[in-house]
This record gives sequence, structure tokens and C-alpha cells, in this order.
Amino acid sequence: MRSNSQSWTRTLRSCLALLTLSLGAACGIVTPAEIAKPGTATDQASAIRCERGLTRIELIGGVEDGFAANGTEPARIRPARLPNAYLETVAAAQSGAIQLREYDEGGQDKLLIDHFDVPRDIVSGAVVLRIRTTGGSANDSLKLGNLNELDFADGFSKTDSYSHTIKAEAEAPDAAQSGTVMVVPLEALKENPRAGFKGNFIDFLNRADRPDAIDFEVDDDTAVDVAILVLCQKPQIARGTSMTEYRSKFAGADVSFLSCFLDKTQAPCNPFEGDQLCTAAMPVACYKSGSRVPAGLEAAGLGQGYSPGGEVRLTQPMAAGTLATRADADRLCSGQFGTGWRILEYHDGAGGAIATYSDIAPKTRAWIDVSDQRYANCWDRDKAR
Ligand SMILES: [Ca+2]
Ligand SMILES: [Ca+2]
Ligand SMILES: [Ca+2]
Ligand SMILES: [Ca+2]
Repeated sequence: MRSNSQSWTRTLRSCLALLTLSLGAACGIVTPAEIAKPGTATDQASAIRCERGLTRIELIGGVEDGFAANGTEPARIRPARLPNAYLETVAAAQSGAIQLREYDEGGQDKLLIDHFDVPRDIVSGAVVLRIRTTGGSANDSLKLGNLNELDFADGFSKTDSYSHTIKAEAEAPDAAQSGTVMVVPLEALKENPRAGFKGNFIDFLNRADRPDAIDFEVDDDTAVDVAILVLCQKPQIARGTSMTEYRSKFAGADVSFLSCFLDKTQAPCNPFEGDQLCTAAMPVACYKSGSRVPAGLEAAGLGQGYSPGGEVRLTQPMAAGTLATRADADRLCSGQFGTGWRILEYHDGAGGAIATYSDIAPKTRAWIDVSDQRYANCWDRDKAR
């Protein structure tokens, strides 16, 4: 019993210490190792991570198989671009000068034209390609955007085109034999200076009036094994963060111990993207600073640092989505309990947990504020505070 208790205490302290230092190093969340020399586009794409709280999306054209010729990996023109006299001419090779190509297909003077269904609310991302070059690749480029010239009054010259020149990749030692992997951050794509829309590719992706599918092209002497689009998207469902009162009054009948995840009998919190739907009815945890530190915290397995000395009180249950800003939450607390009361913040205790002399029933779950995250609160969403 004693050793169990000591073990629990150590776990508690190490996790809380991590949480206190920074949310970015939160207990139990592992930062992926960097891949120094990724052998494949798939490996390289996997190494691209999204900021915590964002959703990672991968869209893939073709299959990474080292340009193996068996089977087909079709590149598909976005249906909304058809019918299109120019593309039909290319497809029919009537000019004799240029043709379409599929993934893996070698040769020169061929366009790869595909598309990706890209959602909105994109924050960042990258495009990863495995390519095999020829002598004509040094003036080739990849393009993403709305490349349908029929949507623009001045045709090809005004399209919402975002490009990257393949010149440097074409000079890689093995680029013409085994191929080479290239990674281009979406923010680094160059916008067409003649386009009517001014903004980078991320801005373009988040336009309400752009096509739902994004065109992707590679011209015209470069073979493509696979194209992987990695996207980081804002959460599509708003959630806020909660803490729960421990299941028993282990530190004394009048001591509250609210925490993020330390009571393993209850669902943990998520201080990066929230853990409760903003429509859920729960009390708001309000806090007022003070100097009454519960005695005997060490004996209960808690350092004194977990108690800053204040008190926690709860409002009636309410949907946190009705609070537009942190200031609204603070006003709710001061309006109900008086001057000096505000919403409890994630870091008020040791970070992720707080012990106070407060009257909170075991297992109560309540809304808190996480001040340094954009997507962890029902209020002030997408704002750095
Ligand atoms: Ca293949
Ligand atoms: Ca050519
Ligand atoms: Ca070329
Ligand atoms: Ca392939």
C-alpha cells in the first residue's frame, strides 16, 4: 500500500512538473523524431507534423512504388475543367508537341494534371513529391491552385496559380535515375503576379469562393511517382477544456483537488484542442486568489506548489459556447461571486491541477480557461492571447 502510494506520488509529480513547464511538453505526448535522410516521399510526408490542436490531413495522388510500371496510377483532370478545347487538344496530341501523362509515366513533353479535394480552414502544410527528371526538367515546375483558364477573363495568364520551379531538384545526383524526393511548404509556393487575387496559397485555400478541388500540374519533362499534400486544419468542432474534481477527498474533506487527468477513473482533459463540446452544460470554475494553503498536501502526495492559496467556486451549469471572450467568462465569475473573481486558468495551480480549500463535490467537471492555446477554449477561438 505504501509503495503504491509512493509510486502514485512520483507519477503525479513528474506529470505535473512537465505540464507546468509548458503545454508543448505535456505528460504522455511524445514529439516525433526528425527523419534525417528520408528515403521515400511517404517517410518525408510523415515527418511533417501539425501544431498541437490542429488536424493533420494527407491527400495522395498516385502510389509510391518507385515508378513501377505494373498497374495504372491515373492522373485525373478535375471534372469541372471539362469540356475544355485546350485540354482535349493535349489529350488527343493533335498538336504533336505535348501530351498528358499518368503517374510513373516517363518521357518528355507530357503534362501531369490531377486534382485534390482540399477542405478550408487550412493553417499550414506542404507538398511532397517523388520525381524522376530528364534533361528538360530544369525549366519545369509544379503548380497548385485554380488552373482552369476558362474561369478567368484573360485566360492562362490570370489563373490563381501557385508554383515551384523544379530546377534545384533536377540537379540532385540521382534525380534522373532512382529519382529524388522534394518537399515544398505551401507558404513557399510563388503566386502568379498577374492573378487578380492577391495572397499566398494558404490565403487562396481559405477563400470561400474557390473551387472545392484544387488543380495540381507538373510540366513537362518530369515523371512523378507520387504526390502527397500534407495539410494542417483548424479544428472543425469547437471544444473547450475542463478539469474534474478528484473522485475522493483524499487530501481532506474541505480540500478540493481539481485536475486535468490525474483521476484515471474519469475522462482526461485536452488542453490543446479542448475535450468537451461547447454546447455541453457544465459549471464554470471561478477562482479568487488568496493565501489559505491547505495543510498536509505533501502527505497526500501533492507538493505545496499545487495550491496557490486561493479558492474555487462553481457557477450553474451552462454551455461555454455562450461566452464569446475570456473577459465574458471573468465577468460571469465576478458578477456571481464579487470583485476579484475570474475564471480558473489551467496554470493557476501547478499547471493542469490545483488544490484549494473549496467546496467542490467529487467527480464534478467544470470549464476552465487555457490562456496560451488558440483552440482549447470555447471563447476567443483562433486568437493568440
Ligand atoms: Ca506504378
Ligand atoms: Ca519539354
Ligand atoms: Ca521542360
Ligand atoms: Ca507510383
